[in-house]
Amino acid sequence: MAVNSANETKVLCLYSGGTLGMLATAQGYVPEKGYLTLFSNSQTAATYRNWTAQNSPDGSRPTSPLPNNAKHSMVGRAMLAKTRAHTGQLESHDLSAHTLITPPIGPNGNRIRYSILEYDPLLDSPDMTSADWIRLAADIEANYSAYDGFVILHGTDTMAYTSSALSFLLEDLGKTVIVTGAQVPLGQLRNDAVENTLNSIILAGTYVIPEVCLYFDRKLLRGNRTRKVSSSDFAAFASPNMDPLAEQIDWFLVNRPTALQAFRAHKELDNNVAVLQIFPGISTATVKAFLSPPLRGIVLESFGAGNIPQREDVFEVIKEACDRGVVIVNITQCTKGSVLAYYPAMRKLAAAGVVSGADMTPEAALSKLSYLLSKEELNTTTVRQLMSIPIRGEMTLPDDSPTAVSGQSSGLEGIMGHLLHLNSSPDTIVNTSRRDDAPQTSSQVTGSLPRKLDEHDSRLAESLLLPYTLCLAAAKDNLSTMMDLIKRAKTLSENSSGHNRSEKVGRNLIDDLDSAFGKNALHVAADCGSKFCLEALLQIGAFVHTRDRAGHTALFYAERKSHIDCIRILESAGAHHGGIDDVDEMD
Ligand code: ASN
Repeated sequence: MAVNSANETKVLCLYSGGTLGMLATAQGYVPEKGYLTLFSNSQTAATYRNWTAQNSPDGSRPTSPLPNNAKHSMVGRAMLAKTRAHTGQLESHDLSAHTLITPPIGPNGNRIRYSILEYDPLLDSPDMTSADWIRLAADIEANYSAYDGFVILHGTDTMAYTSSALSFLLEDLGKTVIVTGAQVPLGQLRNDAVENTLNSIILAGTYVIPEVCLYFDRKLLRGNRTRKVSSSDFAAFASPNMDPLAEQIDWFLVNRPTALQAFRAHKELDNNVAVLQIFPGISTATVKAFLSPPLRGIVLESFGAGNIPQREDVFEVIKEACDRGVVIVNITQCTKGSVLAYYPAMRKLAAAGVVSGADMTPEAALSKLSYLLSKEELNTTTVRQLMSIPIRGEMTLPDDSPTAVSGQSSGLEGIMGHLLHLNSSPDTIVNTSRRDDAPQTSSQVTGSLPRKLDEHDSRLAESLLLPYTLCLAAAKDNLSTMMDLIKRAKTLSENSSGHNRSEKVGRNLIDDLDSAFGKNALHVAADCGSKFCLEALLQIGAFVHTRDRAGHTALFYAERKSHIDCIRILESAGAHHGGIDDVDEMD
């Protein structure tokens, strides 16, 4: 397997087709083998030349050459999987001879080494089927341990379906997967292919965002929340019921895996599903035909907040299908909004056995249904239950309100507050300073009264200290203090407006790499053998694959010190070897 250097991450691009790499011919745009990969070489080289010109005084090349090897990869899927003897994990075919590398990029100045795996045949995306989604999932699984992130280059027409399906097929995903494409091929002068592709590679190689995302027109969206909303604009995708995950990354919205489960790809889908769009005057015969065997799952696209015509004949066929075990999920035809139990018809649907799909997109509802129905271990009741709750952040329940976190002082906050005079009332300060026998404070010596920090200052002080104290608590395996600190950070960020320091700390506390020599709390816990804190951090969504500034994951530190319990916990959450960890192990 190819190895990373400390400031290098690896991204695999799975190129399935789409306009992105198509060629303009007399018959219109057609997929062209090898065209995209040829182009990406020259584009990366151009980026590199610009970077070189800006960063080297004499414009000369830095020592490390780019592209590493300008050949593009045409490796077939069958060649990818081979067993890795010492871990039993799958390992990819070695694509290192076919990689390209970016200049140093992003907040950490990482370089991203990426390989493009071109599918054969390349598909116009309307030709894709559920078998192609499973193929993508299987390829990600086969290459999972060898790469830090994945980019899927795909046609836009069915991109929302693929993103939705993959979000379900990739179970307990711990790494970034980004689906992207273009409205205009990269061979055209004014295109969106170059920007979408390079930005997706940069995002996937820079951040751990353990979700299937869709990147388009400078926005990173949760894949299973997207819809194609324009056939020609560069802004082709929207996420009507959820904010983007990133223009600036919103770590509150990013999914955090909390089960101690390793990643795996589910490789089956039930194709006996369909979407039934209700329209005024729809005939009972049409509804009945739709609900007939072999169909097992129906996404019912209703009007407005979930309404359908109040007709007994229609309710009867729907009830009869539910009684037979057909799973019917009600979603709205509206682009925005949710199914809500406002009207009598919706209560009747619920009584018949129809479940509410809240604000799910048709693409997400259909692929979720297809995924759940393919799981033999789930009975109809469970499938219905799971269809009505979020399992991958694909829906928001109407009464979903953020859990209130108590703003009460923790023990440690109390200590910090005492140290910083955060909790003293003005009276106390004045009285203390007047007492003749009171020891003098430094401010009395310098002649000024100790001042009660205002709310802004106290928040700032706390947010500066929180990441350090969190790492300290993790090092000592002091679980209750650690959890108190995390609670406190949440409160701080909820009470602050705008992108200020307190809010950032609240959002990023457990990911913070700036406090403990480039390590976050998970690395520290692993290094110190703090098994209780380690497990708790994973259960509240710490990312198991995050590398510290030296390029190591938490598993590396647990193994280096032979903390067996920590190794077990990390491995159960999907941690694996790879990259710089392997290099240092050999030292
Ligand atoms: N027909 C193309 C596809 O979906 C559209 C595109 O990629 N812009 O493959």
